[in-house]
Amino acid sequence: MSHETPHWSSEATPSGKNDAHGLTFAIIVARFNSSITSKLLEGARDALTKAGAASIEVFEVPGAFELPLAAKRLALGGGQFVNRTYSAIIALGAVIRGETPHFDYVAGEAARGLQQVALESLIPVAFGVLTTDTQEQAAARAGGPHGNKGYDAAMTAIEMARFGK
Ligand code: INI
Repeated sequence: MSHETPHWSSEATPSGKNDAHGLTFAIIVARFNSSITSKLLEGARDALTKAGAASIEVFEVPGAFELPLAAKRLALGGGQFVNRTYSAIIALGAVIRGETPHFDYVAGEAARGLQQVALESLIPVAFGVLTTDTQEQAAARAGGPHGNKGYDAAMTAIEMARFGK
């Protein structure tokens, strides 16, 4: 018998931490590398739906670099988002190194900016942004042999939405 614990089993997360009933979520997904990010979105939706999320709203941005600003607008809740509150935000993207030095700027700023939004707004922002050297490595983490980082990010969002509440 295997003693391996599935990553998101009730054994791995204390009871209740993976229950999304009564919680509301915004998912922001980057269109850049959309063959990958669409899979991350499927994974995130799947996790939230199975966990019983009260609502899931999906927003698109051009690339991972734009994720922090979108997250900040959603977290602040003004303008078009007035009267909307989210228990947590899930940011999804795929930054693939390839040949471009752009990678470090885009990946670094996405990570830094998303953490900044979370710390300033106190709304959890899950980092579902793949940062890989190749397309194959990204695909392996977007519903391939290495799981689905979108699913994992959604489960983290649920746990952090409940943290300390
Ligand atoms: N955006 C990504 O989401 N992934 C990438 O791999 C990427 N690369 O490699 O350049 C990328 N660039 C676009 C960036 O996110 C912005 O949309 C663009 O710079 C305009 O602000």
